[in-house]
Amino acid sequence: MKLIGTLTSPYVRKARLVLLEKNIPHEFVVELPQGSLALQGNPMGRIPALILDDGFCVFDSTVISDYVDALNDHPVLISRSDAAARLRVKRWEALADGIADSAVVVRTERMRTVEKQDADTLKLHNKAISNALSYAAGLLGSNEWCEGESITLADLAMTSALVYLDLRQPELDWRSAYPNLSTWFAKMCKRKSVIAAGS
Ligand SMILES: N[C@@H](CCC(=O)N[C@@H](CS)C(=O)NCC(=O)O)C(=O)O
Repeated sequence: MKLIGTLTSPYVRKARLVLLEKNIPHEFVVELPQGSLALQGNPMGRIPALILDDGFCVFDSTVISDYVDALNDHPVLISRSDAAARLRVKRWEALADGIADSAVVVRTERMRTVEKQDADTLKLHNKAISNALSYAAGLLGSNEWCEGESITLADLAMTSALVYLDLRQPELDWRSAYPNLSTWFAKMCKRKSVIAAGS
């Protein structure tokens, strides 16, 4: 299978981390959104796109993560037997993707000339990011993992969102505000998969 995407997209990183954590053989093809491979299989031309060996294209990152997790049990990243645990993991994923969504909007807005930037849009999405970080820190508490007793998709999705936030908003000092999140993130950043996916 081939994963199509860029090195910086938080959604692509999440899909890559799932593939790497589960040791699924794949080729990572670096391509911008609307590139030819992404467009071949995904009518929106968005990344990530996962192209299976028979040509079937899987999108978006949530569907890719769900599919790849089902390929083996080493480790199980989204619970199969406990509906409540599954719900909690998927909600963490929505929270992480929400941070990424708002960070992408802020980044897009900031790429405009200052006169063309929309202050209300920036305010709305920066507030969403800070609320989501505070919520995540509260949920994590003193736990070792975002959900349960071992790594799950929740940890991988949050890691992807925070790597992206550090890249695009390095001025945001979320580590001082949320030391528990900072400690957990530092541990995640030492994982082989996270190192392999780069920053
Ligand atoms: N909800 C999607 C979001 C994917 C997404 O927006 N990807 C961006 C790159 S960060 C993209 O392809 N943008 C280009 C476009 O929409 O044309 C997912 O989780 O995969």
